[in-house]
This record gives sequence, structure tokens and C-alpha cells, in this order.
Amino acid sequence: MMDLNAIAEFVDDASRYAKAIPQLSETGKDLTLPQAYEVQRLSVQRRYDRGQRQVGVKMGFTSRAKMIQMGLDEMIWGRLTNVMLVEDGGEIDLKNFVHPRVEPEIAFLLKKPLEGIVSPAEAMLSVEAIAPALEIIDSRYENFKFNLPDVVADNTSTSAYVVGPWVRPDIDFSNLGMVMSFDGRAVQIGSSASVLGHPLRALVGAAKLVGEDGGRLEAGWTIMAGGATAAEALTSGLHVRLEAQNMGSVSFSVT
Ligand code: OOG
Ligand code: MG
Repeated sequence: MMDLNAIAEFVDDASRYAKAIPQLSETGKDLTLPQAYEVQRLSVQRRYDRGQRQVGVKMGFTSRAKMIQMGLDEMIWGRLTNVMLVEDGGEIDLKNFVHPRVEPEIAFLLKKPLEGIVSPAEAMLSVEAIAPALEIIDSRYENFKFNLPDVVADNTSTSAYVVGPWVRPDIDFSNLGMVMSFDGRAVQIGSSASVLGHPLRALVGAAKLVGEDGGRLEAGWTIMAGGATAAEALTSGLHVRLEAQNMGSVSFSVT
């Protein structure tokens, strides 16, 4: 029998101390997807035991660009905690990461809980605001390589995120241009429509998957819809900015 607690400690330590680990599936720890979600739960519980608290959920593999880049095509989710939030315009320090990448996203702020099977219109009623956001992903696995259970066990590479100005969700955000730039040079250009045709579908997916796991999305939580484009590797000194049409911009620097 696989010791899921020991694996949870292994991935949590890798994230805590920013040390790369071999892929679980390459080292005799072949998890089923439900076991991988259990490892994720146990590893994030270790963060809660250190005083962190859950502030939201992030979705993964919700765009073709992300699926193609990572070679995986099933929607996944991970847990966001309070220490992962970087203030807009703030800095991250490379030494706290293994090999971070950044991707442009849309974030939702919930004003009401959301649970289980809901329609996009129902999901919309729970949305307080939306914002342009940047997710900094950092797989703890060597060479940023993993299969689906590996990445799920590693809290879906979640490490930090930056949220721009919250705007009221009464604009049509189904197909807004998104330009991510490094030091003023565009490195990824996409559209919010790349996320499942409409980013609201990522929120619907989050309610469903978290519901199947016995939980719900809570009022006050931030839900990250998933990268609209492929992710880009971060290097020291970069200034990263995302400009989202009609939504404003969000940025951070790497030191
Ligand atoms: C897994 C996380 C995927 C997204 O937005 O698709 C993700 C990874 O690519 O390392 O956050
Ligand atoms: Mg992401």
C-alpha cells in the first residue's frame, strides 16, 4: 500500500524548500487520480497546519495552448492559500522557486458559495468581480515534467499569483484580448475566449470538480480560470505585465 501521507510530506517539502524532486510516477509511486487528489489535500493540510488558510481554487488545462504545452488534456484544480498572493506591482524572489513560469489568466471573486452542477448563468450570480491575473506556476518536478496524477499531487504546480484591479462582471468578458509582456515586449498574446470558449466555464468546472471532491467554492474566494496561453519561463530582473482588454493591467517584477 502506498503511504499517501509520506508522499504529501515529500511534495510539500519540495515546495516549501524550493527543491526539485523526481516525478512520482518515475520512481515507483504511480498514483491513481483520486489518490493524487488525496495527496494534494494532505500536502495543503500541512500548509494549513503552519497557519496558512485557503483563499480559493485555481483551474488548470482549460485552454488548448496549456494542454498542448504540457501534453495533458484533462481539466484539473488546485488550492490557493493566502501566502501565495503577491500584491499587484510587487516582487517575487527567484530563490523561493524551482523553475517558475508565468501565464495570463482571468480571476473571479465570489460573493456567494457555488457548489456542484451549475449553469454558466447560475455561476455568474455568484461572481462579485473579475480581474486580469498572472499565475506563477512552479512544478516541483525535475525539468517541469509530469503526468496527470503527478501534477495533481503537486497541487497542480501552484506557487504564487497576482491579481489586478477587480472590475464589475457586467462587461462581456467572453472574448477580450490579453497581452502578456516581459520588459515591454509582448511574449504571449491571446484571448479570454481561449479558456473553454468563455472563462465562465472554468468557474462552472471548478464548482463541479470541487463538488465531486465533497467541497464547495466559498464566498470571498478567488477562482483562477487557467492560463489562456502557454506559460513563459521567468528569469531574474524581468518586469512582467498583463494587459487585458477593458479590464486593466496587472504586473510584478522578478528579483
Ligand atoms: C500545471 C498547472 C496548469 C493552468 O493554468 O493551466 C495551470 C502546469 O502547467 O504546471 O495552472
Ligand atoms: Mg494556471
